[in-house]
Amino acid sequence: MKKSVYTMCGMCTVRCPIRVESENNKVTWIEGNPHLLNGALCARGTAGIALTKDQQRPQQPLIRQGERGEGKWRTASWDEALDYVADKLKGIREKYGAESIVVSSRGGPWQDMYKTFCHAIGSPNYTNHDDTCGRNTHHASLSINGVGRKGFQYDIKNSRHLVLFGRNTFDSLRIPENRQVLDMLDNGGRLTYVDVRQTKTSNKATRFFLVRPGTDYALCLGILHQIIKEGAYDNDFVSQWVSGFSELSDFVEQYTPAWAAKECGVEEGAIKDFVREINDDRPSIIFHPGWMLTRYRDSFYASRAIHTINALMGSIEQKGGLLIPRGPGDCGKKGPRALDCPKPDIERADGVGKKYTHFDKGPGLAHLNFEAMKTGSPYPVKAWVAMRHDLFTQMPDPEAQKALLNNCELLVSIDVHYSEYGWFSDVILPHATFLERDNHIVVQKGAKPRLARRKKAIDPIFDTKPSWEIFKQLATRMGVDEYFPYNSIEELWDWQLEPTGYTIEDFDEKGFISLTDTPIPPEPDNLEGKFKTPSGKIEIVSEKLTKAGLESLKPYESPEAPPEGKYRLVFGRCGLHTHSHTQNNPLLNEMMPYNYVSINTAEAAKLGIKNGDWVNMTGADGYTGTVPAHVTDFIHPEAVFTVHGFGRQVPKQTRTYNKGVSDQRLMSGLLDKMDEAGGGLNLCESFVSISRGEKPPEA
Ligand SMILES: Nc1nc2c(c(=O)[nH]1)N[C@H]1C(S)=C(S)[C@@H](COP(=O)(O)OP(=O)(O)OC[C@H]3O[C@@H](n4cnc5c(=O)[nH]c(N)nc54)[C@H](O)[C@@H]3O)O[C@H]1N2
Ligand SMILES: Nc1nc2c(c(=O)[nH]1)N[C@H]1C(S)=C(S)[C@@H](COP(=O)(O)OP(=O)(O)OC[C@H]3O[C@@H](n4cnc5c(=O)[nH]c(N)nc54)[C@H](O)[C@@H]3O)O[C@H]1N2
Ligand code: SF4
Ligand SMILES: [Mo]
Repeated sequence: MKKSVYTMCGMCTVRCPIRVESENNKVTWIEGNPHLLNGALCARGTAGIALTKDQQRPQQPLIRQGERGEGKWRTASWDEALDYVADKLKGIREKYGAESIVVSSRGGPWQDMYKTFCHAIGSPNYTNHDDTCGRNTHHASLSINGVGRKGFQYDIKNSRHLVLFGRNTFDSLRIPENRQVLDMLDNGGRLTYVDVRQTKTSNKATRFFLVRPGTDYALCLGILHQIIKEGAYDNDFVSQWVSGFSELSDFVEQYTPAWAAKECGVEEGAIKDFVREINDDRPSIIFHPGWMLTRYRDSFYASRAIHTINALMGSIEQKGGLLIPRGPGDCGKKGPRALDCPKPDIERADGVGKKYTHFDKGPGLAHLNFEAMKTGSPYPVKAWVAMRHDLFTQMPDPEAQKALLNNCELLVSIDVHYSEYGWFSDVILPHATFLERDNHIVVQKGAKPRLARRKKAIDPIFDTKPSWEIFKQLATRMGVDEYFPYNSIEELWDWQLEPTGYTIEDFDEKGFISLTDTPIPPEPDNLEGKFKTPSGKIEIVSEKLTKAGLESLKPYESPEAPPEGKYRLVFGRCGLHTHSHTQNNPLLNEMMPYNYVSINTAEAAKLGIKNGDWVNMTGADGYTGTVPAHVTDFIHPEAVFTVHGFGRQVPKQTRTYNKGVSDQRLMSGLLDKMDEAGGGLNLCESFVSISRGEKPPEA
């Protein structure tokens, strides 16, 4: 029988709206939801078809038989596997206290379910991936604007100028955002792009600044100096909404464009021209804080500088600027219910909130749980349940992680694939793929807020289950069933929708429910109470930081130069893969089976390396991966670049096993190196050596 459903893509965490056709329980077609995306979809989205058929994913629950990581498993029924996990968790709770259990997930709109489970079983230790993603940007925004990184959305389509720092949007895709950038360019908007190398985004940019790695803070300080010198800012907005402007003026006095030019390699004249341009374009201008600046040791301050520039541009709640996301309340509507359980009043294992008072308590910082495993302080961590989270590819140095995780008595992976961590864990609970499962209803904020639902296109092909059922069943076994008030997805949907007045059938027509017919316009005159800082203003000088012993305006320190014969490792995404979980997808693997290393032409010549040669990349602990060289003039000579997610170590994934280089393995020693002010891990602070290599036999 032929079917067509509206649902949400799950090949990455952007969750684009899609329309899926199926016949006889096989997916036959996937396209972007025509009501929102005009059919647009990325290559990974289309490859969802291959995911459902992939035989190299776990097909039923698995319990470890041999040593951790040895790859010896026995299959188990769901009842047996869930009993096993619940019994172990109860034993650990009895022996060490519930707080010794960590539950983690890849964040996102369904995390209320996993967080509720964690809190209900008595642990405050719910965590996520963000210490390697947006935490520094988040904390920077929180310290200056009083709201975190999700406190703003970007009206890119209507912008006159979009400025991106390492936000390589045309590789690191978000389809709705990409469409906006293209529309903006079509409308004559300008795109300024800052990176250490040429990318697809730099190729589309109207202005490209190729900087020395780790010097964006210097560039921002030079820009701030020039903005203030030229009076190229919104004086009215600053007087009304910004505090600490005079301290800022004094501070940036020393950081002239000429100084910045020497530090980051962008010409002084170009910085001055750029400031003239942005003065013309404001307030329809966006300095996107992105993510990349969250991966150096001073990223928190670079990110604060970007937020400061946005404030000076007066672009908040302006057309083509930064918009405060609107939700159901702004449309005079009630939102759906979410699962919830109060957080147990126990100190977090990662120290966030007690030892580290300047960090957002929310999901804490995942890597600091390893500290607790190592020292037993504030108490030992003994179990880790990872839902859609691959610790070994998310955090650096998997070998260091394994040594510490061996202190745990239970490691669980709830995943659609064998993750690197899952392969090392004790139990794998196979999650149904996004095309084979329903999820609970979510709110999508924006100028036109909506409710959205994921609906399964086909029934699970293997013995896998949706998360609403896995967590319900675990909760029942742990005696905390009352926090999961449903027995079927229909009951959960009804319970969620009850206050809204909508019914589940209302999603059938388009896959979502718009809460307003017309976009809610920006309200630049309604900013009272929007900045949740103590003063209600954008605070360039923050008392909270001062209390934590941190400066608000931190003097610039130049990044370390690479040791002789080494290069700074920078990494990123490509349009064909999502982190480390699509490399074995039959379609995507065919299109890109290997990663590569980009190296500057002059450096390659010194090493006797030509474009296309196979080369070895070696990290501090001797780990080596062999990949083809991409020799180019357009990467800074101090840096080498590779695509994240390769060099996988799960033998069952035969298409990708051992192919390419693993950037997280090259980052040995970085598991405890964080930006002290922002909490993010310093993923860009490792150095590698490059040498000529041999083409591997399997390549
Ligand atoms: N196809 C695809 N799209 C994705 C994802 C995916 O896995 N695949 N993941 C999603 C996720 S979770 C995220 S967080 C986003 C990430 O989105 P981005 O932050 O845009 O992503 P990255 O690919 O990590 O890009 C990092 C870029 O920063 C550059 N860079 C390195 N050092 C510096 C520096 O010192 N200064 C500057 N200015 N640039 C530097 C790198 O060369 C690289 O081009 O992408 C999202 N989109
Ligand atoms: N060295 C290095 N480290 C990095 C990065 C880097 O570029 N280089 N990028 C950083 C960034 S920006 C991020 S966001 C993090 C991401 O780190 P993670 O959050 O760990 O990333 P993902 O690979 O997106 O997904 C984790 C797991 O989810 C599984 N998964 C996929 N779909 C589903 C599903 O439908 N259900 C379930 N249950 N599981 C599913 C995948 O198989 C994978 O094992 O990594 C960070 N760490
Ligand atoms: S960006 Fe691509 S993979 Fe991610 S949700 Fe959208 S279509 Fe799917
Ligand atoms: Mo991310």
